[in-house]
Amino acid sequence: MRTRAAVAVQAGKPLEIMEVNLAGPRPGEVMVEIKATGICHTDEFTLSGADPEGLFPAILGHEGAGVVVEVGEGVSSVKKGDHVIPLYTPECRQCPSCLSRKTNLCTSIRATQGKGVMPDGTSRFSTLDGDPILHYMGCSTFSNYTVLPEIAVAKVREDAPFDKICYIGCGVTTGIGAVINTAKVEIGAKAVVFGLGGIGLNVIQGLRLAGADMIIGVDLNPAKVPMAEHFGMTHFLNPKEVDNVVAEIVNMTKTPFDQIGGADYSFDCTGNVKVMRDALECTHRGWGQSIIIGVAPAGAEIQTRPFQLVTGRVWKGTAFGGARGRTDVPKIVDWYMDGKIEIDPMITHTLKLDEINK
Ligand code: 022
Repeated sequence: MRTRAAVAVQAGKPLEIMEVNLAGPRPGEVMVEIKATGICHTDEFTLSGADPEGLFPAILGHEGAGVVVEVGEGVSSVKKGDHVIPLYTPECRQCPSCLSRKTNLCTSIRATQGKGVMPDGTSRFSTLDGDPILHYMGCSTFSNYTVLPEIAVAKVREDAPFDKICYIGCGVTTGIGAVINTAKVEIGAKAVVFGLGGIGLNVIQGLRLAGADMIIGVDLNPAKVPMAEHFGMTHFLNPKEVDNVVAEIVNMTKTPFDQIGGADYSFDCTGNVKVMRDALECTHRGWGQSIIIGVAPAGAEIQTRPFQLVTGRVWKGTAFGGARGRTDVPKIVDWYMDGKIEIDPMITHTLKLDEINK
């Protein structure tokens, strides 16, 4: 069939909106009509050419929601008409990674996904001239229709609005999941969130959901404060206004009983390696955990003194919030529909496919 898509023709060039061919789903695959998609910084990073693994031409987009329109042979977990969210981190429930119960990073289709093709090694997209166009993160949501492996879609309830729940396909799950799955924050915790963008706000609402007492937001831009407070931030720190961010946080978290100070948990949502160091070092001696969520520039390295770890601080990272997509994403959609989490205020702009370069 033919479908309209925004194609990343070449690094550094705007997306081109065009008709493309889309072949039907092969065994174990599903075709999905994408009803809404977000634009994530990672799409932009890949389009810019700065992503060393970026391939072209490709159809970008990995934060979508839609409806199954056709299933390939042997597909049993979803059927035509089901509402789904595409998963750039699939969940096969059979590979060593899934069966370990220790990671969400399913490895069953990792190699082909990274090469921009379906698990059988071929692409379903092509130009009207017949030249292949690559998939992106196994999702390619910047297209009205796309094909995905069955293990890379989460079936969700049908009363949830596509234009809101598409955000659960990346940002919402990454932020909330980092709190719930990776840090496993407990009631009463003191936490610090570096970077109050889309991911930071979701970390903040995850912390509120988890029952944190103190949620300190750190950002250079004070204009971010009202929104962050709306989502649950209790204290704000502007690094421009203090000499030493680490010392300031250690002080803020002291109590009459505990004069050591330090956050129980910190989250880097900036991708800046200097910030990552502060995020580790502002956590509490003996037990503080710092979770890296932000994606750093290619080749960047982090630094700290081993003393920080020897004295009990823990450095962790998380991809897709440690979420197992087919299991966890439908639950997050329920939380949204039940009013446990908010998404609507975070959606500031809505565009048509033709306006995607804006
Ligand atoms: C998406 N990301 C950030 C914002 N939007 C994101 C999240 C996680 C990763 C990459 C980007 C990520 C972390 C670790 C990996 N990836 C490797 C996973 C593995 O090797 O098992 C990652 C993922 C997908 C792809 C590339 C890297 C891809 O499909 N090309 C999950």
